[in-house]
Amino acid sequence: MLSDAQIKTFRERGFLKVGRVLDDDQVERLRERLDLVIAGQSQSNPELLRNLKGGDLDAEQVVIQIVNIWEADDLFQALTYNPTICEMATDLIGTDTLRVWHDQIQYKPSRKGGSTDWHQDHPYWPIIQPADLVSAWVALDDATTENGCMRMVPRSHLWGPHKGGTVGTKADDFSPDPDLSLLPPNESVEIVPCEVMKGECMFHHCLTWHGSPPNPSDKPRRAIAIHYMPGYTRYEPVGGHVMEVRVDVKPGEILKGEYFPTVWEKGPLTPGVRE
Ligand SMILES: O=C(O)CCC(=O)C(=O)O
Repeated sequence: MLSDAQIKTFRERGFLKVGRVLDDDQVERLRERLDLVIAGQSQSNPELLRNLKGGDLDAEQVVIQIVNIWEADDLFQALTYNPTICEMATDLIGTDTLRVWHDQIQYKPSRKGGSTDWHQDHPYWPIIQPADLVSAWVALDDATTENGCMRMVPRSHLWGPHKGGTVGTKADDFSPDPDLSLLPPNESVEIVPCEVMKGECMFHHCLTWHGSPPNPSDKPRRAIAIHYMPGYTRYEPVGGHVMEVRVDVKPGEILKGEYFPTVWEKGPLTPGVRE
């Protein structure tokens, strides 16, 4: 459970580091399962496995993106139900019902790990409303300024959708390149590097500006983000999304079902038969 001060900080700044949620053994087991999923040897398949930078997984610049690894592996499925993480997410949103919108591995391999350009999440999710989601980002390696930890812009979640979610990225120093005329008066863009050690978790709001630079170091940077939606989130299609093939409710209805599991309802739930 989070303190009132932590919740206040999150609501003011749009992100919050909360410390350790997994021990070393749990991290190690998840890393082994991640390797199996990438090798195509998991129990079943994720929704998507690709190089976010384009090309195959042997390309010069690689960010291995896996969407819904929970569908492929039971340990990752259990992680989405982790009661510590889920309770904190409900505290931050202010809801008693939590569902998984989807999860997402971003793995930046050593030396050739590419950047994740500055963006906001919710504009890239044009089939769900309202923009009240939070993401739990759990490090599977120490994520530092050397190997491509995330950068956040405080208060940016309060500035509304920015140009379709693409904030712009300056190539020379990996800083955001927004249209400053769209910012509220007296606001400024401050960049906060967020180092998160393995097994630790950081939350961010779905409108917070964030990005992560390349990984030129000799250490990998593996992490998973679980994108949690409050129980009142509706399916409102005004664009496309990779998860849309899994939606079986009508426009305007609450988004739930087999592929959008309820992981918390006034208390912890456990993985079971899909809804
Ligand atoms: O893992 C990263 O560096 C980026 C993750 C991200 O964009 C997200 O969790 O929304």
